[in-house]
Amino acid sequence: MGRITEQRSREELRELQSERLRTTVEHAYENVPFYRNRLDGAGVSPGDVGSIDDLEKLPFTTKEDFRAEYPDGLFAVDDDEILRIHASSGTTGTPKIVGYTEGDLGLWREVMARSMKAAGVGSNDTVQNAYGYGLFTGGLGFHGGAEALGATVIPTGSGNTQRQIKLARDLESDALCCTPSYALYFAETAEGMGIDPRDLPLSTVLYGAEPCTEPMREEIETRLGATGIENYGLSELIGPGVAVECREAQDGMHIWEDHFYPEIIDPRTGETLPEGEEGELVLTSLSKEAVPVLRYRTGDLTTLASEKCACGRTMVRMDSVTGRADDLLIVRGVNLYPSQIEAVVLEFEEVAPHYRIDLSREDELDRLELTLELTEAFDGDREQLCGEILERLQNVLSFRPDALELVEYGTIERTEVGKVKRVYDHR
Ligand code: DLL
Repeated sequence: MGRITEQRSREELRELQSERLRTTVEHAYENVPFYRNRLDGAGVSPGDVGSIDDLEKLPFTTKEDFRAEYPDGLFAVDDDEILRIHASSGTTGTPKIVGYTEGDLGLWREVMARSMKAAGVGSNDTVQNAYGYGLFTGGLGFHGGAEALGATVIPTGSGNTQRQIKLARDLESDALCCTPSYALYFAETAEGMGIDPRDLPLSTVLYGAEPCTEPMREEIETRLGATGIENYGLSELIGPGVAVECREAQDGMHIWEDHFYPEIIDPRTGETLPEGEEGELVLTSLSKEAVPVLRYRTGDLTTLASEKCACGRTMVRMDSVTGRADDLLIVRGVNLYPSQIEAVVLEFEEVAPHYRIDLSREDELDRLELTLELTEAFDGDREQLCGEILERLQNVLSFRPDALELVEYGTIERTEVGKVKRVYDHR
């Protein structure tokens, strides 16, 4: 069944999407006053939405809408149908609350099991789940998927890393689920315990929830001697399980578009962009009951590609997220994303994958300070390396930080629990 679902022809898929969109729009309009007002305001009635081609008629939904409707203004079912609550991990302001019906939990397990299978995890595998359990969707999302797949789950949750390493060794975990920054922290901690992480039985790391550039993935794969598979998702849509890379190609994340319909828009104008252009990802849920979402602006920047993948799956692929529209650093008129800086500096093998960016303002001028960590083995000329990195940043990004500091390995604070923070804006 899995293969058939994932290899549907594009036409067949579109028909299914259209049918599900009609149901979703009706459901949202009938049961959520917020959507009814929005659609009425835009002069659109559910009857005007016949197929996916009509999606553009619908207004966007934003993070601000979720916050304004806090806690459950976007819920479309009665309280007694809600089996579970989760919330976004947003660091600022009001959390975005989401609910799940029994059907939603089933859907979530299905897309997560599908994701883990695409990552190469099988029913005989042992999955160590180091995503945080709780309101964050990472822990319970991967947990449900691994169980639905028939794998063995070790629900370690985040933190307590030395114990995690012992468990991975003694219980012979095949897969580790965690953020990319935690995967590196895991490797580092093992090394500190005198255990070579490559000797652990792990063969897959299912990373996600944070941006991760290609050099960072390579670092995870080499340090842990495992294949890194990227996962993408967000609480507002369901949690993890929206998109995943396939192990066969590792070339973009397949969006499970029979349940989540993607569009790419220009974040400034809201206009739909042609396929292949980078813009903001907008997602519409096609099968959700408790919190249907219409044209949700994720804030995440990416590109879509719909040509058939080497793995045989027909579902569209999204690139790794370059950044969030609100992560954009505007420094003295230059626009850049932290991930662009990361991709350039991690090309230097003398640099460890830990860095921080500090923004401040001096005499009305923006100032960007970049702190990079050296690898443990580094014993070269720091000044020369500094010069080389600055020159490379200038050449690739036309940007030179105001200060570049190279610090000893282990100096930059590690994140053991939750999402990593690398940018500190003091302005
Ligand atoms: O982070 C869900 C998740 C858990 C995804 C575990 C993958 C693995 P939220 O806490 O609601 O949900 O945060 C969602 O995290 O809008 C992105 O900005 C970011 N994000 C998630 N996956 C990736 C990724 C979970 N692979 C927000 N690359 C999203 C970059 C990601 N950013």
